[in-house]
Amino acid sequence: MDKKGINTRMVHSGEKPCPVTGAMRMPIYQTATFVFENVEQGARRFAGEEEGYIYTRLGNPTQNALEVKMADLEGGEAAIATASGMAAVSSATMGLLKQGDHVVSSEAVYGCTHSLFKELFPRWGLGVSFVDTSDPEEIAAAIKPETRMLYLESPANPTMSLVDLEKAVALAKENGLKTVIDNTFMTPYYQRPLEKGIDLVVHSGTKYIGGHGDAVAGIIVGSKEDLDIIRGTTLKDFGGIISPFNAWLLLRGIKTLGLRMERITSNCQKVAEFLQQHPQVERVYYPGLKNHPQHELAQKQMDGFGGMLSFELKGGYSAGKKLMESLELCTLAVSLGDLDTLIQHPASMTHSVLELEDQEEAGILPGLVRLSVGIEDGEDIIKDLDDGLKLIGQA
Ligand code: LCS
Repeated sequence: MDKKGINTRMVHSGEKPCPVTGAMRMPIYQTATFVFENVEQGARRFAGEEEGYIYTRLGNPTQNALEVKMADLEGGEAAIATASGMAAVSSATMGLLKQGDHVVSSEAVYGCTHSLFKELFPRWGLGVSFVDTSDPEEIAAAIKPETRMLYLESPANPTMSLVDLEKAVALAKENGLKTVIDNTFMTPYYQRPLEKGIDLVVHSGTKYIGGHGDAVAGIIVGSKEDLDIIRGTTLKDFGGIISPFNAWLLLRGIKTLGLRMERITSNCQKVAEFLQQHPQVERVYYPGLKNHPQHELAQKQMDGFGGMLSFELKGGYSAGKKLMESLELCTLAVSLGDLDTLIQHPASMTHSVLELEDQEEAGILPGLVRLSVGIEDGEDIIKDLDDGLKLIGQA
């Protein structure tokens, strides 16, 4: 059969009517374990000689449906659905690395990814260098003989800087590095890094994939060979698997992913343009703006600019604090990719685990405010921000 368009596959892939009841929707197989017909069958399943479920930490039909859907959307051979985005990041990286290995990572990455690499990796003899991965020369300069992995976030949380994926892949191939990218901000709707030669994609499924702010989850997509290693090591033994119920929530969320991304992106473009011309605003970071230093790269490697932006106010941190506390529609909360517009302060919230010098190095300045634009009416989001900005400077 021809490969269908991404909107069709978001609705249909991975799901078939139940052969027993005809139920159109994937059931939530809310079970911890699966019954064997006899001892030999149990032994065959454990030995991998017979297909079939054993125990939900090792696989479950609702998880499996989500994994098939995500593998299809990202264009990978296989996927693993995990309990959180951090379970995806830690299982994927640690499952493929061993003591003595070194990782080159984007310096602007989600705060807990940064602390996993900086604080925990050394405990297991893993080294890391954080560099500005928007500059391929910095990547090249950081590669050592023991480097095994290049870890990227593009666009990065919260600075919205991009990595040139083609150049990064070429460098990684020359040096025999495994490439991993966090595709949370773009989703497969707007960016499919595996098509560009990246080895593994990770996601916080908590964000756009789930899309409704009601489930914490993660996804890893890549080759069957890499994913079998991860499934047989870190996933099995650290145990960060998704629950059947959360897998089902993500399956439902993905059906509307394209609709949500289109609306969120159109809102975000308007909000970015509004903020950019506002006299109180110093600078807006959004790849959809023509003055974003990587606007052309964004057009080349992404199918849309997404719903995340950050900005600095002329009044710095105190102005940002006043704005965040005065908004009525935009909600003061971390997380992102929800239906609702969320606003937060990276330096004291999502990226507070970074030391001050690491924050500065990554461009996470005290005055930076991050906005995750939702599906509300764009004019209402802008009016809320406009009202809040008017209050700055007033006693
Ligand atoms: N990757 C990215 C790019 C993220 O933004 C996050 C969470 C994670 C991975 C981890 O995913 P989780 O374990 O939370 O599902 N980012 C958050 C944020 O910016 N605000 O709150 C959480």
